[in-house]
Amino acid sequence: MRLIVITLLVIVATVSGGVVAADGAAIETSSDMNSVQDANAVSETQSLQETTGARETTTSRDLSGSSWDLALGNGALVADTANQTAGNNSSSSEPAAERTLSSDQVVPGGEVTVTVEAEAQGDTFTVSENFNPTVDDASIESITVNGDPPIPIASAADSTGATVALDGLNLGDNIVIEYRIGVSTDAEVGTNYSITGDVTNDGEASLGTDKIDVTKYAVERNLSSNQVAPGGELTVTTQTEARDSTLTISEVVTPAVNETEIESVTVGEDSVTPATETANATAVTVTVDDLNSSDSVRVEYTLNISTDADVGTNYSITGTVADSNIETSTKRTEFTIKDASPLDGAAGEYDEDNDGDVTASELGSAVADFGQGDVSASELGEVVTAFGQS
Ligand SMILES: [Ca+2]
Repeated sequence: MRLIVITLLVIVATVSGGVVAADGAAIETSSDMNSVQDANAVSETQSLQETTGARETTTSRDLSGSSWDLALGNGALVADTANQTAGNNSSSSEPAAERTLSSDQVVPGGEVTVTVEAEAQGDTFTVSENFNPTVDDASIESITVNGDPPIPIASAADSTGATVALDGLNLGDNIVIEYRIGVSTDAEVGTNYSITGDVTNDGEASLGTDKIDVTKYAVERNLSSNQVAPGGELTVTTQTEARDSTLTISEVVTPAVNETEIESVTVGEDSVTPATETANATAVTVTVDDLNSSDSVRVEYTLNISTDADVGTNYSITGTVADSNIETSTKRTEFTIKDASPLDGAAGEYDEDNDGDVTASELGSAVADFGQGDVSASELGEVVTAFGQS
């Protein structure tokens, strides 16, 4: 079993095809090492991120506590099995690599985390990304192969781009590279940054282009779950920072739900009475006045799903944030109607995809909520028992 405990940040190391371990070695701290995710955990986090939109990549690091040791164990087994079954058959229609962004919007002075994930198709993998126009700064945040940090041949990022080269890979290895882009506080609202990249992964391929818009408002929307049973309820939290004395947060849900209800409107830590508010089956709109710039404004509302909702239906939430001068569109967030979990009690509650099994990541949510005091030890026990039986 390969267990690499030291990551070397290798600055140029290719000499006539060979690999030279360069100097400039840096030993990462143990907390950095804990942030390593297994293949399953990363892809689960990412698919969640794709569907819930506002959830940022950094969430995956917050989940690296004790509960994720379980996931790491499972991941190692899965990865080993994949390697064994992959054999020597190199024919594959797998995409060369996939790039995902924590957000396609950024405020001046903000940052975006970019994740490139691939299955190794040969013994080397390279990715080369270019930023246009140049960004303020960029840095490689993490590189993992099957959840372990490899010793890269090259790993570099600056205002112009990011490059990583790996070798010694086995067919099917799960490669995850995460880098951060920082945008200048002087960046003008309306500027578009584009990221264009190429990968070599047993052949060259384009990673395509992704665009990041500089917007006045960065809006974060979180759903209590991205799946809900007919007759169930979802809680949505949408928040941003004020840039003006007034702010209107408008949310639109499609198709219509049974009803929406505004649970709370807060500015900083304080609950406030909005200047205006409406909530109906398709929309929630809240206007707050008397704001100071950078006040954090947060609206929490529930969506009550009809008992007649069809299983499989996809819902989306879009919206805008506006002041007296400018309106920023918010990212689309989706959720799906699923059959209720066959599990009872707390286990059913944490069986997010209602498939009757509690996965390590679903157990991780329960452990996190226990840490927050939202779940009792006996409820956590029910979830652990269901995890053991899954
Ligand atoms: Ca489940």
